Amino acid sequence: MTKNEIADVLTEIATLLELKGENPFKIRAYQNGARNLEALEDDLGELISSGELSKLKGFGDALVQKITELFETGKLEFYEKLKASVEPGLVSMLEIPGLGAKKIKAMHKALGLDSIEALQKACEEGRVAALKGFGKKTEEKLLLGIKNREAYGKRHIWWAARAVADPILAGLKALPEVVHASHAGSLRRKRETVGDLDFIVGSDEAKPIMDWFVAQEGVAEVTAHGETKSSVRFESGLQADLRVVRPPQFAFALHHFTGSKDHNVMMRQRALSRGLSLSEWGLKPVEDETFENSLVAETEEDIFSHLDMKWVPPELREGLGEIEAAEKGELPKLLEYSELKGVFHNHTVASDGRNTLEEMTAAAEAKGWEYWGVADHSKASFQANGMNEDRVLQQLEEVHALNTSGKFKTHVFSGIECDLLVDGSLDLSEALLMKLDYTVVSVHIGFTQSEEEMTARIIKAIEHPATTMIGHLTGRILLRREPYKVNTQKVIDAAIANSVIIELNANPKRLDMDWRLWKRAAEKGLMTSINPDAHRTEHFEFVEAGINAARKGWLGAENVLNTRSLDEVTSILSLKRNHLKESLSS
Ligand code: DGT
Ligand code: CA
Ligand code: CA
Ligand code: ZN
Repeated sequence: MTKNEIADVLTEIATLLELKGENPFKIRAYQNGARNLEALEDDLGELISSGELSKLKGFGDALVQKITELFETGKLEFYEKLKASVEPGLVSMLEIPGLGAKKIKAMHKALGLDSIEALQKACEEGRVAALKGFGKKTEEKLLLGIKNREAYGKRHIWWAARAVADPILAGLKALPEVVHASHAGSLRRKRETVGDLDFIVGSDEAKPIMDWFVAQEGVAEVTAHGETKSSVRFESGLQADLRVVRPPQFAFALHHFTGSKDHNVMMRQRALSRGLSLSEWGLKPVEDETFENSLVAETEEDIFSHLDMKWVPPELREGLGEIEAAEKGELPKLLEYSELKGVFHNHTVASDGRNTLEEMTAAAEAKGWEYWGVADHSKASFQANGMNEDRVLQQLEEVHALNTSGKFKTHVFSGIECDLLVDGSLDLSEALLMKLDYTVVSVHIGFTQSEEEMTARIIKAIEHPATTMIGHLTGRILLRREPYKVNTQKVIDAAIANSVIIELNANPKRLDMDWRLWKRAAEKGLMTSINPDAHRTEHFEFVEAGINAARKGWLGAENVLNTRSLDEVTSILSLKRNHLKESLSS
């Protein structure tokens, strides 16, 4: 196990102990252990083998023994036993937004609540509000959380769905009977959330393919097992559909089941206007009875070309202008992964990240990036270990030292994710922010303001001369937390007027600002930056989800700051800083 994975296990141990009502000192020991482990700069394997680990402050014998067991075997008996000893109903309650171990424990003790259903019933009967330290408001919040969890439980974030889908597709492709195979549906269109997985296969022999599909590992229920279609449900609740068609029909079926419905309706209309009928079976003259003499399509390109259109990337198939653009040959050249030259908005152990400045730089270099930018939290985010003025300056020196050391080819930009306070002022002074290369301004508190207040608050930040970009504009957490109220059009206009960037937060649970807003905003001149909001080196991968959203928003490299070279970015960022110097000296 890696350092970060071990830290996750320690954190979970603390939660489980809390659910069991164990001694607070013991709980804190694991929480601190996780934090201390994350903050280690040296190689964990070396610290263990040299025995140095137990000499470090905060690493007692019991903790070191557990870390060593996890590091060497990937398992920990103590943890397995602990997990088995906690009622699963209590653990599942942790999924309710805003409900932590302490409250679950208290309700379990006082009311014997041991499942989400029992909790819901108790809330409806007012028994939770009557508990000491809870009250009517908490009860209402819990009920809402339970309701949202149900509604949200029907969908899955794309990132998680893709992780399930990729091995299935690889398995299909490896079957000897399979001629063509692809993802389809919302997964292929790269929607931020996915209802179910869709797969299309071209083959002359469906049966063994269907049999393999329904017998996969992890299938909890087979809901259909037919000649052309099978459906399964996995233990996670995610469902998957497989359709097998004859190879000549593959491209038509793939196009049809990729959708979206709106796109399909418009495509059929276009076909009809040329006397053709389009379906998952093929493309034929309207007057033909069957699709037996369908026009031929080896690929999706051929289908579009029969209708005098350029191939439309699946991400654009939402019925939002792609048909017109494709017939005029005006489809945008969409952003690609290979075009990114670096990233901004990333955290390190200086605030709530898991890796050090050096580890993050090494990871950015391994990706071939020319630069990356650190942006740890500022002091108002004390729950995320936000930095005060002294620590900001100290990190700035570390960044300078690292850049001048020549240790890495990748340049580090010094930045910060500065909290936007409720009155619209920034958490740190202009003079301090000016010393950094850039500032990401984010809302982390005061989510319940009215739309007018929130809009004015964010626009005030946009007009602040030190603001380079706005982080996660609406604060939404997909399938978990609704966006706060803000007039996005006014904010977009203000950002353009002040040459401020609005980030596309690429965390697959955020994807904020939403892709639906980008096409128009970019046409008006808004710039974005694809920001992974990485809290550990692995999170750099999130840029893939951000690129999906950017592509769905019709964005190309020209709309994105981090497709620029190191030199270009340096001069764009310093332009903003020079303005600031002027405003400070006037
Ligand atoms: P999801 O699963 O809710 O995230 O969204 P999709 O788009 O994957 O929808 P799904 O799985 O129900 O169906 C896959 C595609 O099949 C859909 O995007 C378009 C096509 N399709 C399914 N049902 C219909 C329909 O009744 N009419 C049309 N035109 N297309 C359909
Ligand atoms: Ca689907
Ligand atoms: Ca489906
Ligand atoms: Zn943030």
